[in-house]
Amino acid sequence: MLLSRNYGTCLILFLLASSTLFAPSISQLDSPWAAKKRHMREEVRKMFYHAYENYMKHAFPHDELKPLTKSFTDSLSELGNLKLEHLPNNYNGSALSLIESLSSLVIMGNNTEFERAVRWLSENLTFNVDARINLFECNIRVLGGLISAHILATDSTNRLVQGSYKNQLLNLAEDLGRRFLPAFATPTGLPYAWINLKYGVIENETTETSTSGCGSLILEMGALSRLTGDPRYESAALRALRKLWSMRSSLNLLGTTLDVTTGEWIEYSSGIGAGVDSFYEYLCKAYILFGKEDYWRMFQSAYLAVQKYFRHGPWYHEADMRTGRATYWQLTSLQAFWPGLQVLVGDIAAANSSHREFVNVWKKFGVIPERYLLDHQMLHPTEKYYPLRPELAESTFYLYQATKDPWYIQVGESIVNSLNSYTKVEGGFASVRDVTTMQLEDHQHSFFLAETCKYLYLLFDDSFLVDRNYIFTTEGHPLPILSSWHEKLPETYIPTNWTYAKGEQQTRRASAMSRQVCPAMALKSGYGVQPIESACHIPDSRADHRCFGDEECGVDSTTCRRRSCSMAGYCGLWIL
Ligand code: DMJ
Repeated sequence: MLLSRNYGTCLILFLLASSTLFAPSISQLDSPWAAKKRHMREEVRKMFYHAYENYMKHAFPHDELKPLTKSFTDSLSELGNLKLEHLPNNYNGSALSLIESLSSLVIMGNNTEFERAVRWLSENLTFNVDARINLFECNIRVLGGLISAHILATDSTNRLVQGSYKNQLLNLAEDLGRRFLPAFATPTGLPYAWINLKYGVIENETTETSTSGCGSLILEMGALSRLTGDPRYESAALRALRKLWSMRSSLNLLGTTLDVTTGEWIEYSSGIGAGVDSFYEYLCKAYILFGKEDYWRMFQSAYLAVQKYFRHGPWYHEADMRTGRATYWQLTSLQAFWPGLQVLVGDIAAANSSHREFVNVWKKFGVIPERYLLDHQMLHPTEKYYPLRPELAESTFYLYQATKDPWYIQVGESIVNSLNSYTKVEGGFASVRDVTTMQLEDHQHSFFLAETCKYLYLLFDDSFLVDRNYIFTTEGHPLPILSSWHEKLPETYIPTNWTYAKGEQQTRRASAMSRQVCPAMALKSGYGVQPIESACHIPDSRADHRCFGDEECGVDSTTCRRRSCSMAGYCGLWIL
C-alpha cells in the first residue's frame, strides 16, 4: 500500500499556513465570532488562573492540587499508582504543576509570573531525590516542561529581564536527562518504565512497559541533545524507538505492553488509546521537528495500518497485532487526540468525522467518560471517570486551525461551560469520579494546566502562534521548528518533489490540505500512471458490498466520503 508524498506536503502546508494564512490575530477579525472568541478567551483565562492560583496557594511546591480538601499530593512518584514508600518524610515534591504551567503562562502573556516561576525553579528544584518515577510521565511533564520553558526564556522575544536567566532550566533538564539514562541499559535498549532518580533502576524492578513508554521519548530527549550538544539522550530514545518498530507485526501493528529485557510482547491487542497513543503522535511530530525521513516512513506505515485495521467508520476499536482481528470495541477518552494528529497529516475529513462522534459523547454525558463499550452501548463498569483530560479540546483546536469552521468555536464553548459547571469548585477544578452522577474526585491533574486550558485558550486566541512554527509535545509544551535541527531539508519540503494530480479541468497541486481530503489519485511515473491507494480508504465490511446498515460501509477511496447503505442493501455514495 502506498501513500503519496502529499502527506508531507500538507503537513508542511499546515505548519506554514496555520499561523499566517489561516490565523489572523483575533483583533484583526471583524466578525460576530471575534467578540465571542474574545469573551471565551477571557473565560479560559479565568479558568486557568482559578486552577493555578489555588495550586500555588494550597499545594505548591508539591506536585498537584487536591481541590476539594485544598491540600496537595506529590503525585509525580505516584503516576501509575506507585506507592510512596521510597520517599523521605520531608520530600517536598517537584512543583510539577508549576513546571507544567510555564508554557501556558507564556501563551497567556504573563511574563511576570513566568519569570517568577523560572527564578523559583532555578533556585529550588533538585532531582537528587530518592524517588521512583515513571520515565514516560517524568519525560513528558518535567523534562518537556523545562526544555520548552528554557526555549521560551531564551528566544528573541526578551520575556525575561536581561541577564536574569543563565540557562538554569536547561541545566536542570540535563541533570534529569542524565538520571534517565540508566533506564535504557537493557539488552534491548528498550527502557524500564520506572527509575529511581537517585539510585537508578532498583532491584527487582518490573520489566514490563508500554508502547508509549518506549516510543514517546524522542521529542524531549532529542531536543535535549540538540540544546546541550550531548548526543546520548537522542541516541537512547532513537535506539528504543527503532527496536520497538522492529517488533511490529507483518501488518505493521504493535501491541500495548512488552518486556524490556526480552523484547517480547505481553499484550498483543492495541488501539490508538491508552498505552499506545503518543507512540503514533511522536513518529509524526519527530519528523516535523527533526526532518528525518525515517520518522515519516515509520509513521506512514503505522498510520495506514491504524486506518486499515482499527477504524470502523468514525470509531477506532482495538485489534490483535498478529491477525488484525478486532478485540475490544471500546471508545476511550484518550483516543480523542487522534483527530488532532490527523489534521497534522492533512486527513481532515477523517479527523472531522471522529471528532464529531467524540463531541456527541461529550454532549451525552457532559464530559467524556474514560471508557465506553461501543458493542454494548454502555459505560465501562469501573472506568466512568473524567480526570479533566485535554484530548477533545486539543483536537478541536487543530480542526479549527485547519478549517476555521466556527462550529469548533461552539464546541470549545460547550467544553468550557461543562468544565465550569461540573468541575469547578472553590479550591480549583476537580476530576469527575463518575460521569453518571457527576460526583467529584479530589484531584486536579497537572495536565489541566499544561494542556486543557492551553488548547482551549489557543482555540480562542492563537496570537502566540502567529508568524511562528511550533510543534506541541504530547503534554502540550511547545517546541519551535528550527531548520538548524533538521539534518537536511526533507525531500517533501522541496516544491519540485511535490506530486501533482490531474484534475478534471487542469493540473493542480494534490495537497490533501488544499483539497481538504486525502483522496486516491493517479501518480504519473516513468512506468505510466500508477494508482496510489488513499489513506482515507476503508473497505466495506463485505467484499460483495452488501450491507444491512451504514456502519457496514467504508470510506470511498477517491472522494474520501463515507459510503452509506442503500435501501436495496448495497454500500455506495448515495447521498450527494
Ligand atoms: C497527558 O499526560 C498526555 O497527553 C499523555 O500523552 C496522555 N494523556 C494525558 C492527559 O490525558
